[in-house]
Amino acid sequence: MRRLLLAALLILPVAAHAQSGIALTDAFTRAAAVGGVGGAFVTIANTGAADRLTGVASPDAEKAELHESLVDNGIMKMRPVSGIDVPAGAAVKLAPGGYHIMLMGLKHALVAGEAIQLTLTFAKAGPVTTTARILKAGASMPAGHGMDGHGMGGHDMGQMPGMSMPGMPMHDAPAK
Ligand SMILES: [Cu+2]
Repeated sequence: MRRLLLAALLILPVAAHAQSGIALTDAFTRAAAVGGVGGAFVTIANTGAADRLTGVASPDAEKAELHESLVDNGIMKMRPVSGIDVPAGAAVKLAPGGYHIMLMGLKHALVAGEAIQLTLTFAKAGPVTTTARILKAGASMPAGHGMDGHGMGGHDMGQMPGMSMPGMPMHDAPAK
């Protein structure tokens, strides 16, 4: 009986997610050039015990990080965060202007209308994969985004723990 249940969970990843209580919906990113960076967003619903998002990866990017956008002295900035708490019974929305997934070193151009895969890793639920739709680039996105060394040319920000990005322009303002 136990073995049968395990087999069912392996065959049906959706069932496994339901068991952990974590469900990912409405994932999206935006059109971007190969080698560049892009923000990705998703809604995390947790019907189980309190959990914490601790990492993210995409087969379409060299590197992915969890970031937080904030206003400092009236200027929108962002910085890496080690994780994002997902309280029991709560939904946490990664959205433009707040927490987001930063894709760096895109392996191919992100073309509007297509989709990429995102795998979010949770402390308790483990890895949960979802598909993010690629929307067209937001008109309010700064033209220079991705040209300032943020993830360009194999530059690895992961080797600089605690690094902040003063002056980093807001990259993921809502598309209008
Ligand atoms: Cu970011």
